[in-house]
Amino acid sequence: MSNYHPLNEAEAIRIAKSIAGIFSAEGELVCSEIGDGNLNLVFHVTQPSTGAGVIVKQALPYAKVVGESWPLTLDRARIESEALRIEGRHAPGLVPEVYYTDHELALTVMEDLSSHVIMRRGLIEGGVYPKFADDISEFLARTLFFTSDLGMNQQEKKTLAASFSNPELCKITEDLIFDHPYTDADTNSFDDHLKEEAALLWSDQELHLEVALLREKFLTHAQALLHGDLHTGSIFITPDSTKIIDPEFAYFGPMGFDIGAVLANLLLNFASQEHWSDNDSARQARRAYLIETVRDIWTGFERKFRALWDAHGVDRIARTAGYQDDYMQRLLQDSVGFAGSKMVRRIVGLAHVADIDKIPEPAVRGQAQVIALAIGKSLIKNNRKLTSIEQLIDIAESAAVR
Ligand code: SR1
Ligand code: MG
Repeated sequence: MSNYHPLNEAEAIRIAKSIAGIFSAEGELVCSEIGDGNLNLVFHVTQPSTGAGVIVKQALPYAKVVGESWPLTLDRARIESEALRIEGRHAPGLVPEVYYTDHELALTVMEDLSSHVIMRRGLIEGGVYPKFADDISEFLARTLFFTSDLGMNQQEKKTLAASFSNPELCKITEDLIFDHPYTDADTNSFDDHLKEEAALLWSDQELHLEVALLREKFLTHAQALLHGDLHTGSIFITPDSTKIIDPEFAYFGPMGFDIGAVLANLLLNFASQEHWSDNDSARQARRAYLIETVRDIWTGFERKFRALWDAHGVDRIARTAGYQDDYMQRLLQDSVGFAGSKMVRRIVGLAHVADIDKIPEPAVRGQAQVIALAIGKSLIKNNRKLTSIEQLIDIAESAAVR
């Protein structure tokens, strides 16, 4: 019989205490449950006398954002801890250290990152992160390259992919990103003024065709081990450090899904500047910073991914002239299409983003939503035509000046 039960704070302290080398033998430990995500319990255990701490994260057998009526596999805790270990090997320093896992209790004890802030909150508060583009492009290039058929043994990759079979979490994405926003689904949620915009999403056949093609890639294209939910709420940050957390949606899928997730969340914050900037010139400067970050992420990613390929490519036929260029172009197009899909779902689907939802004045919030939807739809519709990151930037900038 399973030993699983949701932990209380005293149990989280007991588990944290058993991790060697973190806490001093003297000195009390204190704990608070700080989980504000959609799915899990997160205990922060600290020792005030030494300042030491750990995070004890436990999966619940249901989606917290909806309640017990939405059961969800506990195996996602195993997937998350194994993904963190693989990501940590390929991109050292860019994920929290895993100290201990218990698959039966669906828990992972990991490095305390409380010196960092959740990037979504940091961006809302106007934070500037000069190292971010370099760090995230490094993370993306290395984790995606070294878990793909370009960078690892192709038979071992198939075995690894089987251990990352993650059907329930993938189904959440398949429904919430690639289906429900395009029909009148019960899970959708949007402000009243968006009714007409939503109805357009439900009937736009040109859009549906692109979404169907992107959905097909998500369902079938086991290109590399993805983080699977790489939004700015899955990133802890300071001006000089980036830590990517929460890979419970990890599976072998299309690389552009991770790249697009990062770009989408920067663009959602870009749209939200209707409110968060005090005046027009502050808004322009903030948007310019976000656009620069988007550009640096793609160019950094492309440069690093190509360099890894040239230096460590395992596949002879992949060195054929022209193949790398073709591959990179398809990666850009996938990233653009997935970025658009991620933006649309955050406006009309289940689970929105604070950047936009926390805008207090309905009219300003509405304007930000309209900008985000316009960018999202245009990225989806144009994804297969784009040949440069500058075209994505043009789409975002023109939506903001309408
Ligand atoms: C039911 S889970 C809703 C969303 O939260 C996660 O962070 C994923 O983005 C998922 O789609
Ligand atoms: Mg998460």
